[in-house]
Amino acid sequence: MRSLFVLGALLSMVLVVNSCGNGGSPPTAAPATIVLTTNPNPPTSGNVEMIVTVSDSKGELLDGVEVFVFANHSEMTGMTMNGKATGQGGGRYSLKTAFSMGGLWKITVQIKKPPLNITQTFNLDFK
Ligand SMILES: [Cu+2]
Repeated sequence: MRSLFVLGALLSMVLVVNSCGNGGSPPTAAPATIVLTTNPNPPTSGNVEMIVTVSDSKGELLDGVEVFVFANHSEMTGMTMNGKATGQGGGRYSLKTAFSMGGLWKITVQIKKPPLNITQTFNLDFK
């Protein structure tokens, strides 16, 4: 069941990324893959768990990574949220936080595990 959920989340993230219009990433293998999902999904204003899954270029789930989440309310200036996600094992990291407003948020996830230091941005529509 869980792998089905992750696959579904992957597909929905691909849709979100594509809808932003700049899908021109180079065809080289990424050194790591960052998947962001939320609970609830789709997210709502209020309490939200941000769930980040990290895997390496071979698809192996990566533990022991520092995972930072930065959020910026796209429709306003100066409304931000950030925090560090906690490792759950299995390449999964969780940050329980609260969003005071719905709407479009730009979520930037940074992962650090030397020599990896990768930042990826997701645009999420909070219902
Ligand atoms: Cu706001």
